[in-house]
Amino acid sequence: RRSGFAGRAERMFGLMDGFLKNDPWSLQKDVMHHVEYTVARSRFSFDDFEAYLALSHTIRDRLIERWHDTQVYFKRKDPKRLYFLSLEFLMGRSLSNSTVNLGIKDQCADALNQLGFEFEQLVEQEGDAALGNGGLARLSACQMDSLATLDFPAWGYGLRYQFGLFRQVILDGFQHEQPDYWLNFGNPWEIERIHVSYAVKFYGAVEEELLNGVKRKVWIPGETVEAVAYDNPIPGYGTRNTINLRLWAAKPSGEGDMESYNTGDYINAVVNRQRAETISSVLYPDDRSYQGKELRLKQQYFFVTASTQDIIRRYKDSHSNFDDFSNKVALQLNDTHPSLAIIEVMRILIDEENIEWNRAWSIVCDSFSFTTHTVSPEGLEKIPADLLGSLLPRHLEIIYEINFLFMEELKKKLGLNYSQLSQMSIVEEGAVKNIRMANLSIVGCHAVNGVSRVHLELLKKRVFKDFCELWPQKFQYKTNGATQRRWMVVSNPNLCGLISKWLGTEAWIRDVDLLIGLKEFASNTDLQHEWRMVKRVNKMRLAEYIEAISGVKVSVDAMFDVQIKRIHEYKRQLLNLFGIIHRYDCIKNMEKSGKTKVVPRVCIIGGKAAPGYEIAKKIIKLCHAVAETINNDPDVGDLLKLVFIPDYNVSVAELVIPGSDLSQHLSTAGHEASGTGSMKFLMNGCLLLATSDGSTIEIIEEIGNDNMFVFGAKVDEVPALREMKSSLKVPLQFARVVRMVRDGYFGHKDYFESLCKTVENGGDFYLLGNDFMSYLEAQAAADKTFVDQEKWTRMSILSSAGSSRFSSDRTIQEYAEKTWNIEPCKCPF
Ligand code: GP0
Repeated sequence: RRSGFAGRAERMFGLMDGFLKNDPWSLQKDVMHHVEYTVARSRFSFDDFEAYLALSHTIRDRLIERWHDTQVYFKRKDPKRLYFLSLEFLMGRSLSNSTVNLGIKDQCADALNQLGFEFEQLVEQEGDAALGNGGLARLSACQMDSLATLDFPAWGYGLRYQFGLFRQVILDGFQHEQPDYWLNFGNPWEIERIHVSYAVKFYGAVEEELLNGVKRKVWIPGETVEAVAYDNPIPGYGTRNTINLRLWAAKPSGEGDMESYNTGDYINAVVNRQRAETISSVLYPDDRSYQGKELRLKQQYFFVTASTQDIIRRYKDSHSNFDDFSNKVALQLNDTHPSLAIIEVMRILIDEENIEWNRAWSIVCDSFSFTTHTVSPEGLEKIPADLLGSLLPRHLEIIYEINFLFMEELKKKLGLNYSQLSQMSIVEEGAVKNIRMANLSIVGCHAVNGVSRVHLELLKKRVFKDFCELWPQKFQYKTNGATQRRWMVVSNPNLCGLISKWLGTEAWIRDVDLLIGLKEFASNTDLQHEWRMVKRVNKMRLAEYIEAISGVKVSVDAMFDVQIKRIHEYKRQLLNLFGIIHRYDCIKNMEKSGKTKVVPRVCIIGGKAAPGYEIAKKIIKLCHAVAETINNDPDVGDLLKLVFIPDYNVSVAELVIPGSDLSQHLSTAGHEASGTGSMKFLMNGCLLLATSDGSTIEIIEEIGNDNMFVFGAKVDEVPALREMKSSLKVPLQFARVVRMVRDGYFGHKDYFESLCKTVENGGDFYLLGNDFMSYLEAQAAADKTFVDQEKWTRMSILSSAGSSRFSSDRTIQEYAEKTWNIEPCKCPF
């Protein structure tokens, strides 16, 4: 066993000797070794999938080596660590990303080539790790990449769902959900830690016990299961640091075996115990809606207690008391989903570590910070008190106690303003008593972050107004970001090669601010030419994919216009569809001569609807119905095509984003907390057509209004518009397209009726009618610009050049300095 590397040269040298080598020959030998001994195939006959597995194990070995060195180093240095708790991580594929971050992609490609395999093809063998729903979950994944790359001593914690986000299958234009069997073919990227496991208790009752003359609360649980750790190494780019994403899986507990087996019904006893595994079996597919389901609460607590037990165990390994806890441990809550951790740490400190309440509470508050991702009060998680009390009786007691003390404090500060007190209370009184997880998180954390500047403003003005007035310093924002490693280097290598060539360095991959250097070449005709060639190649790749999945042939000369994200009314995919119908209607009613002036478009829409979200599912069906009509209309031909990309996920995004010219971000102003898709398009030189909402507002400031197509009502205008809605006149063009749908132009008249209703008769909550003309103008401006290829390309280059602020590296740096108070800890090899 290695122990300490006091930095002595000879010792390091000895260690270096032991490192796995990364030249193509050594990689090849390792791949063949894994073909034969891990995959157990003959080296004379193995297919792409088996080659993918063998290569993955080859990479995995290198990850483990770095992981190990990093963890040993962290342990020795004992820096303050960040623990990032999130119920969702949308990691996507790992192979390509790992080889890029390890800096061995070219060597791997060479090695495989000589064995008769194509690296790019092996990459396609891997399925996505889709342990999350959308923006929030992908943000966690991007932030893990930045934490590793910036050498922060951080760990992620999450749940190892056996079934990730459902697979979307489209039958006759309707969405159907199928289970995501992502683990069925094995997962080379995880390390099972059968010895790292913790007991997780549920139900039962709380009793009082007298211990050495002191009264103590003891929780006698009714059910116990086991949480087992699976570690997923996260390599940084350009550093040896490799951090950990530890995911928990539920297993039956070994405790109390005798009891349950003694009943004599052995078979049933085994089968019943096996049900423990259901806790971590499936990801809830509803983006931002909470139903107070017991299984969901079980998942949350299961994940929270395993993680906090692990964190406290690690802390106690090198500290004899809790004096230093908040100087050594930062706990970050990704939304309210893991907020029971506040209560769990409190419980451990007072019930198990015998720490006095006030001291425990200040340790908790100093350690925890919280990020909220929503703007709508309805999006805030609430848990019925009855449910919480039956599953976690001791935790409910602690919540009541925290709330009691908080209310007392408030009364002192604010007097007896009952309406305000009841607004701020952690406990919502009413027919059903609820626990407000956001209020709990605000009270129990030292920092609350929004995800864009305007998001913080909305928190202050609306969502958490009272809390912001009470604790103004607590409320901050860190504008989201995306990692340029995955969203540029992995997914758009041609563009990256070009950028590095013109910048004369690859350093921007770590130091993203260097991208601004492209600005001075934005009008350079050589760069412009090469830039367009790269785009064209990416569009060809996308066109092939589109043909393969939909049979629709599209021309790469057309503008590729893309909207990919979860389907939500507020994201207004319906506005996009209405715009497409309008465009179609115009083409249909045109003279032959007019048609020559139309800028050909390929409209691409992709995204999943939550399984129970009827309106979102109707939007998907409408997209298919409209596509059916347009794509088969000989009057239209190549002037307009509409394609729905099924089963949108991270790897589909990696293909689509580099191949798009224009991307749409249409949320009604004031509804998108941040938005992160836009950032990925921006980096890749796709122009944005967007409302002034969330982080887009900051993108506009960064690259300028004239480098994108902005439209629609502004955040401040929306409330007043809503008030006047019923008296506003709907534009004729809007009424006409809605009528086409309503009258059955695209079939399914009855089915679409309720969809039409959402925008008719003053019901138009998301203001599609109000923004429609402005939207069409922005679209017309995009058409006009597209014809001017020089101008378009310059805007495209300026988009990439101006994207550095939207790197998750910047976000993480800000969190590290202002919220977590952590410093880099770089493994010295
Ligand atoms: C927000 F509340 N987001 C939620 C949620 O439950 N799920 C989710 O994905 C998103 C926001 O809508 C966002 O504006 C934001 O950028 C992202 O979280 C990360 O902060 C767009 O996806």
